[in-house]
Amino acid sequence: MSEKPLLSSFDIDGLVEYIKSERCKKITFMVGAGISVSAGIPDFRSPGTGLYYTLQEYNLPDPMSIFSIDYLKENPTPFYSFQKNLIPGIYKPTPTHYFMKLIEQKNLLGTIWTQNIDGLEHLAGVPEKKIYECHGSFWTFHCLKCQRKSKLEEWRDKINKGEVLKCKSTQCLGLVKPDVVFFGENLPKKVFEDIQDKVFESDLILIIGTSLAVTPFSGFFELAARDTVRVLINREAVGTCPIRVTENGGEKIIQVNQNYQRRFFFQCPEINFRDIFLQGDCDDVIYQICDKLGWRDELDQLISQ
Ligand code: CNA
Repeated sequence: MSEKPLLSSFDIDGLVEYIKSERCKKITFMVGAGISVSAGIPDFRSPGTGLYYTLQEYNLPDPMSIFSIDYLKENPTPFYSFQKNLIPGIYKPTPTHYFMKLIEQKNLLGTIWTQNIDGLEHLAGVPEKKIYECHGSFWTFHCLKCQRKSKLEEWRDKINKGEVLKCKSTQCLGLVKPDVVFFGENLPKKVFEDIQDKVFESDLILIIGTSLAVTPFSGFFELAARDTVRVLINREAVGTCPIRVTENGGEKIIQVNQNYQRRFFFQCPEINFRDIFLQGDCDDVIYQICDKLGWRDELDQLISQ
């Protein structure tokens, strides 16, 4: 299954050359909690610092319960005292968020699929129509009983005090929940609107700061067309294709697990034709990319605004 390489090299220089070329007209982002870590918001799964390791004070049956709809109904206090740590307005976007804005200014932005619920893409100035918040957000709320919709500002004071939010209609008094997607809830319909076409028509997909552990998001990059370059910028390698290498009379035989054919191949140079892994903190990698593209001043300008 060896295919013609889409890049002159599978590293930062190959990426920069590709971005500068005529072939790269639409850049799509698929991002996760790692891009907001430098803003001061811990991710979920990083050992020691991730939210899952720091929720002891809430005595949860397991850390994932904080985002479980069943657990919320049974014991709402932990989530409502915790949510003040995540609502938009506390944290500032990071250089990686401003890089997405820069790409939009360059007329190169396709879609941003974000798993984050911190709203930092909006605060960096990316137009709303370009942002698909796969796990919802704190911008809007609704009552679990009467479904009345409301906005963050209506609740901000109570959230900051850690209060359990109750519907303002005295006949209802149902729990009011942010439109963040909990385990056991469906993703917003918008996420899937033309997703196949939008991913397919991307020339470059940048997957940044995610463990690719949550479905269905973890499979979105696999929808890419064969002539789409895919770049993972992360502290660790994720989403890779398991392969088996055997020797046959001195010849190396690589067998790709058929169930994982569309995953990243950057760990397998013999068959990789379009995947790059840039390991490290995403802001550092983004600065390096911008330096090489000659875009550093523009990025710094956006950050300092
Ligand atoms: P995750 O499972 O915690 O994975 C984060 C990934 O990012 C890991 O692979 C880390 O190695 C990597 N990482 C951490 N810091 C950096 C950095 N500075 N540079 C590069 N890579 C880094 O988080 P996912 O987003 O993959 O998991 C999906 C969950 C996390 C979604 O449901 C989110 O709603 C949820 N979440 C969101 C936020 C937020 O909105 N900021 C915070 C915490 C969790």
